[in-house]
Amino acid sequence: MDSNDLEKERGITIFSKNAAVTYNDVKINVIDTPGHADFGGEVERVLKMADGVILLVDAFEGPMPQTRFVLQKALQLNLRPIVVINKVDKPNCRPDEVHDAVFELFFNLDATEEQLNFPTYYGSGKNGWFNDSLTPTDNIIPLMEGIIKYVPPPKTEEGTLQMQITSLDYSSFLGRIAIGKVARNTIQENQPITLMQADGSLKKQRVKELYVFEGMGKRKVTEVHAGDLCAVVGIEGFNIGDTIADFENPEALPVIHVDEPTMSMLFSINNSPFFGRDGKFVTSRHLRDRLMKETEKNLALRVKETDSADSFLVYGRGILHLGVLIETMRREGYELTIGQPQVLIKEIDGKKCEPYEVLVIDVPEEYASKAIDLVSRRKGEMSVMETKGDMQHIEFEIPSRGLIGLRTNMLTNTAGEAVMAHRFSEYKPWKGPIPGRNNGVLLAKEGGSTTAYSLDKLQDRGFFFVDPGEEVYKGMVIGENNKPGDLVVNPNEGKKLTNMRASGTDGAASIAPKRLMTLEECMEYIQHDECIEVTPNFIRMRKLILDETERNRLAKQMKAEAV
Ligand SMILES: Nc1nc2c(ncn2[C@@H]2O[C@H](COP(=O)(O)OP(=O)(O)OP(=O)(O)O)[C@@H](O)[C@H]2O)c(=O)[nH]1
Ligand SMILES: [Mg+2]
Repeated sequence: MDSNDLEKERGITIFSKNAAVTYNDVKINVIDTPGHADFGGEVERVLKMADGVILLVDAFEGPMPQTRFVLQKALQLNLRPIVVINKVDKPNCRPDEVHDAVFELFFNLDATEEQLNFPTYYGSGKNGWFNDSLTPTDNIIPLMEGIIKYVPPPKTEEGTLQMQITSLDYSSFLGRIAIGKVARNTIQENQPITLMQADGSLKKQRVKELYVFEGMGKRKVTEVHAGDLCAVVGIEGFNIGDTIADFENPEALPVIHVDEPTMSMLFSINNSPFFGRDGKFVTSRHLRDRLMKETEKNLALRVKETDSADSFLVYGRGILHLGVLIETMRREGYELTIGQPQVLIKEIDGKKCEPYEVLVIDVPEEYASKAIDLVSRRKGEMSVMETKGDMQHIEFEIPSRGLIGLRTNMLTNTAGEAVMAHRFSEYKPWKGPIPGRNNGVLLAKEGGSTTAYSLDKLQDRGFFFVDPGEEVYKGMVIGENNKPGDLVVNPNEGKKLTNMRASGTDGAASIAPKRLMTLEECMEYIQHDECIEVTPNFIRMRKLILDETERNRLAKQMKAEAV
């Protein structure tokens, strides 16, 4: 069901989606949710529409840290999960061990007796079968029967109309569409209703059109009864969490609470020398409107104005959550500058506190000590270490700050073998300074086009984020220095044009290709005096202050002030 470009590209679900099937005269609405903890906000609210959950686990990997997060949300809502262990076609899969691990997870999450007694199905989505045992079949009928058997019919109550808006859809044709589950009574085409908002305000409006989900699409209907999910057209100015209620006697459903953001980043207009070259939307007005629009549907996101009209503080649930927003904006034609991600500090009982996360690393035996060392240097404390086959499974508790930039470091130090996952646990006292990036960067001295000749000469200084022939500007990060400390270099030197061609190509052949950095990698890479220029076609890292003299002067001044 992943249909969005970003989802297809990354192979993960970001937005939840609806589908529906009818099996043996029973209508089953299916909601696909994202699995990653950064999108927990999305999961939390759509779970409100569910009467049951299917927890899908990989028969090889077993439950991941993010599984814990979404499962916890489902258990808290008193839903009774059906466990499906998928991918038993994989060689070396270990469905029985995975089943035990899932049980342990349920237990650790304080599942009730009934929840602990979960039914389990095994199978392979790829090969098109699911069964209540490991015996392969050629269909998913056992699972369909299981859903009918274990998922209770929707709980509905007596009373006037209530429907909470838990998600929304856009159509250029119909405008904003409200999606939710009818909790009480029926909703009808052309029915006058009261929209009840979180701030207590009431708006009298009228339903225009109604749709229910069918297959992968929607079907227009004249009325929807309690228990079914539907899409309502014609409601204006609604927010997620609002209740569509009776016209005369409106009663609101409880407000939806979503976990607080843990991270913030400064979003500003692009103020690099390349401003406006690539994007369609580049002004602070564009940026502001786009961010505000996002908060209407992205519940876990907050946007705050700053002293500057050109900058906004954007709060989110993690690097991926914010990264997806930036990536989406880029595709829509926006240009912007992104600052270093900051974790949100809170004062609790008079103490400075910061977010902590549980970090899980699976790594081959020979790299285990290296991995532990890296995490310890970032103030992580080991809580679990066990052998799983030829892998070491290590769990840590670490301040979220320590995670920023850890992934790249971990991969280089474990020959790319480490598998890392993490999730937010709680706020705890500030753990003191954590060392930042070890190495300095290579900075372009002047603007211009990089040459093979220059890059070749500079190769022993470090590696590059640019290839020969790329346009750079003064103060742009073009590579990583082998050593600590930044180095300003000239990447644009040309040999005399006459012999440029011949030697240019020779040089190019021996220059290591540039290190390609994804947006998220850049977000983890930059330090406090750096930022990222994001445009539809380019991601460039740069110094906040492009001029070297100015930068040094300010750094000195800051040092003096700190003393
Ligand atoms: N071998 C095997 N691979 C499968 C099977 N089912 C899915 N996959 C693969 O697993 C990968 C992940 O599948 P998704 O459906 O995106 O997984 P997901 O659980 O929805 O992931 P999120 O939405 O990000 O939480 C894809 O590459 C699938 O092709 C299966 O039965 N066997
Ligand atoms: Mg998915």
